[in-house]
Amino acid sequence: MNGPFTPKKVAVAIGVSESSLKRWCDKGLIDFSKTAGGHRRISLPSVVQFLRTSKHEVIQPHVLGLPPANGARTKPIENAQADLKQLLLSGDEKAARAAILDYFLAGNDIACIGDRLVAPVFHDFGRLWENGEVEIFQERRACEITVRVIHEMRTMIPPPQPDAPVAIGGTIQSDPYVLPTNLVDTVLASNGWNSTSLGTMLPFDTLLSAAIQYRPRIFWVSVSKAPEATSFVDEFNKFQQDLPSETALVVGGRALTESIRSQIRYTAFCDNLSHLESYAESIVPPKSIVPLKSIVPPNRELSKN
Ligand code: B12
Repeated sequence: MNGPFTPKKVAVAIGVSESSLKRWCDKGLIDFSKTAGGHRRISLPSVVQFLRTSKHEVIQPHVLGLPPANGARTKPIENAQADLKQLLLSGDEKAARAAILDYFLAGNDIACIGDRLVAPVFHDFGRLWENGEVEIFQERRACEITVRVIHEMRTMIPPPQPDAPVAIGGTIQSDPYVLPTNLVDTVLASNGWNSTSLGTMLPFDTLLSAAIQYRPRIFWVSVSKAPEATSFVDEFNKFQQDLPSETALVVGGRALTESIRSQIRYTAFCDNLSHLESYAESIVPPKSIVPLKSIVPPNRELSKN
């Protein structure tokens, strides 16, 4: 991971004076640590959180290892779908990364990026695949690229507070789909949760072992591939019954049809990541996330410095 950076480096990247940058640190607008010698050091997640909340643009992004802004951030996120689709189809990882990260750095929620940019683009790949208009390798490569970008955003999220609520989850044995569970994980992490995606294709007994070991407040299960086994409903309901009593079982995914949902027991079903965000906030208010949103002053005050 890039960083930690000196205030000077961050100042150069943002295009402000080093003294302004240090003042923002001392006012608590940018989180920092100190070296043994007493010098301020700023981690990449702290810089990114500042950029996302203050809406400052990076003038020299390469200094921080970030991609250049592509100007898309001022337009509705839906406008980026067509471009991202082409970039992913042609395997242009650099530009696809820049397109997604630009919206992230501009302060868009991960839920919004997932629901309104990534998911629609992949739904379209599904349609193209059905019509034979896309090679399988293009779809798989698009998945590889996107999961790498999601992981990169994940590394830019500040670590959870020690008392952050725990969330874990993944996909069931029949389900190889990596994007939804990684998005769920990143959404919860960005909301201050101590979140971990366990991965894909996990048997119920190992999901249960994880729940018993970590006693999470939320356990999510993403189901994108319709379960074939007739024993699915029984296995799922046994899993739900054996979960720790404090654990909310949150489910989602396009394969959880109404007919399946009517047979299984869970705490909440979410159509999308925005629903998840609202649900998570309702059960544990986001007090444990570093509350930068509330301490960022109006832009006027920032530009005075
Ligand atoms: C990529 C892809 C694959 C890849 C996945 C690679 C990987 N490692 O992830 C691979 C190659 C494995 C694959 C295989 C197959 N696939 Co496929 N695949 C897709 C595709 C194009 C994208 C899936 C995706 O990642 N979407 C992006 C995510 C982010 O969107 P999403 O799943 O809708 O998730 C959103 C919400 O549902 C919600 N959500 C999801 N989960 C959760 C969980 C929680 C807790 C919460 C809160 C929210 C939530 O939030 C997300 C963001 O909004 C879809 C098209 C589509 N419509 O999605 C087809 C699609 C799902 N596949 C399909 C098919 C047919 C197959 C195959 C059977 C093809 C074949 N003949 O081999 C195989 C089955 C493989 C298997 N073993 O199961 C069909 C399914 C049709 C059906 N009726 O079930 C689809 C719809 C394509 C199509 N139009 O025909 N596939």
